[in-house]
Amino acid sequence: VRQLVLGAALAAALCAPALGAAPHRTLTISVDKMSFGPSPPGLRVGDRVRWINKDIFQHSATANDKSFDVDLKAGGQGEIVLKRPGVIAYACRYHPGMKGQLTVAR
Ligand SMILES: [Cu+2]
Repeated sequence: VRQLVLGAALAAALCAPALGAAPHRTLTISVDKMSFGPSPPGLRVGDRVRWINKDIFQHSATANDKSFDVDLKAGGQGEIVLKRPGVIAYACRYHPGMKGQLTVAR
């Protein structure tokens, strides 16, 4: 247990952001019953967004501007790192009626 704790502390230290910078986080969006959950509040450039597909169908999270395209297998997940601020609309490649958006602050 002690080694695990030390390992976690080391990992945290290695991942620590530069002094003064806000730490980057991973925020999740559920994909359930053929729809994307809302944009998690407070997204910032550098954060990770992870989609968790709870459906028994394959989906994708595909940006309208093609800046990302993530396959989400049934019961699987996928993630991106946010590269730019703004409102980024996305949809599922397999079910074009499935639409979502990310609101990303600088
Ligand atoms: Cu889909």
